Amino acid sequence: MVHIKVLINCALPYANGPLHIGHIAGAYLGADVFARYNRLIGNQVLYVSGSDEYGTPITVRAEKEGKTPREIADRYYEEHLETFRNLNINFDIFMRTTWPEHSENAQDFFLKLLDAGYIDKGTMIAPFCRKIGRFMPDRYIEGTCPYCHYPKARGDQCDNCGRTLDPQDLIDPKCILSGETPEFRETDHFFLRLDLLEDRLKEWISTRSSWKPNVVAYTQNFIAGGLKKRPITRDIDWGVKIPLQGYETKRIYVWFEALIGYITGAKEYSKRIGNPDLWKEFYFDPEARNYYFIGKDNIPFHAIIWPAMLMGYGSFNLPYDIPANEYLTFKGQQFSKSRGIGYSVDDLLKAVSADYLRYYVASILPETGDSDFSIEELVNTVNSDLIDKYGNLVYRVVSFIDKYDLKVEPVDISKDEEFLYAIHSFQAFSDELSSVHIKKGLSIWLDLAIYANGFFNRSEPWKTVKIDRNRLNHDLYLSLKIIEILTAMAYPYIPASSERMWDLLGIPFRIGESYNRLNEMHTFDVRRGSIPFVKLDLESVKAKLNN
Ligand code: B3M
Ligand code: ZN
Repeated sequence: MVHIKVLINCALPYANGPLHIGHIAGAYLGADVFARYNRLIGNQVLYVSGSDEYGTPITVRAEKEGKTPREIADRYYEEHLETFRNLNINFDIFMRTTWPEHSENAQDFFLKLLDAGYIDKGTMIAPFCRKIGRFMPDRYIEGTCPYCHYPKARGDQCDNCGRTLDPQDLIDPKCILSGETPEFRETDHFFLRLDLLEDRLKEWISTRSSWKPNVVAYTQNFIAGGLKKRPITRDIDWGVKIPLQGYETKRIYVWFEALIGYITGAKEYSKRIGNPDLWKEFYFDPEARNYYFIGKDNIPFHAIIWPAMLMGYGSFNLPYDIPANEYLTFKGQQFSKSRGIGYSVDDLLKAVSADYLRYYVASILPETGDSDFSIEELVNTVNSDLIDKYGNLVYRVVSFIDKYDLKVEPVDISKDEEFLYAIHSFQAFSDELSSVHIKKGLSIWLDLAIYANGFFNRSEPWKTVKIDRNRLNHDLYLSLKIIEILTAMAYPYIPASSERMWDLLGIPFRIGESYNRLNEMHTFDVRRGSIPFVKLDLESVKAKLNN
């Protein structure tokens, strides 16, 4: 197998509130499964995310809480780190856009694009609140969406239909701080000349045939309307400074600089591990694949604006894939902490383990359409799929071996139909995961677990133990090999449990090697020990959630 370089970037969450399971389903879990899978098969992975800490998403929150933007950013940066750690989502680096190194990178991008003519100066009309006496950022203006008529659309984007907006587009705009109708006045800003890159973008998008249809359709739709130049600076003081004189009261727009955060993260990681040029292998080697895991509301920024910035700068790899997910809903509505819909990750982790949560969410990942989260279904899926099909199989095999105090000797099962079936399943699984079909990969795994139970039953070890020890040894070895394959396939989804399973089988997990061993007829040193699963009880899960 040829090994490739895989850069996995994950949307930088705004450091302005707790992460809910909708965020996890939208971007982070799929990315983590994908990263672990790639590492398992020996690909070189760089896995980056970070904390998006500038701009109005943070200042709005700070004003609500009577804190400084920095206090808000510090608090949620720490909280997000902790949440990811608890969920076993292990980025190589989780950068912060408030790092000075990030400002340098963003300013470098800004100047380079300015130099190349892809950024130019101009004026724009912006909302000015007379009561407050200053220009108001887009997010501080709310009104009715001109497209879908959602009454609480923000000046930058409508949360209901996902369209990016200008505050001037809003019907009946109001300043959220003063409640006044803003006045639209002229102000000087810098603009990204998307119009100059329109043809190249169109051509490039037309080559992205392997992307998900929803992402391609969304992007083509966006471009079809014609690309206009977009302002990339704002009248605000919480952001990356504009590296030119005369713009001291303005800052670079948060979206423009946050995208560059992916590069900052990769660079800083490379420095930390003492290989400062490593990031270049991922951004400049044309064979390296760059993935961006995001929720669907971030598609235009990643499929149009970011590629445009990279094209304008020159020589960077463009996104290889942007496997944007749809929404995970709760009783049909979008998760929202502020509106009290659904659960935060931290709430859920008080009631179920990280692996259980990962397993269930992966099984309903909104890859091709929205899907609905429910506690009843979580309990059911974990109990009847993960535990009954896989956990129970391991339990039966291991406890049988233990009961008769057997030592299962390696035998050549490489031509056995059941082994070939399992290897074939692994192949199919790999094909799906390589195409970022996370949910499909899990269902292939579950099918193999069901098949393996069938084989164990058919092999009737409780009979052969009395009459045919050779047959018994052969069948148990075959079951162990299939369990080993199942455990490797499960690893990206439920890493902690898989590692314990490997221990139980007496073949401790090692990245890369565990995968290489699948075809080898090696010894198992099955341990006495309990399998790492305990069934969930709906009532007690609910009780813990409500605590
Ligand atoms: N912070 C939006 C979000 O969290 C934004 C993503 C930035 S990715 C560069 O949905
Ligand atoms: Zn709308």
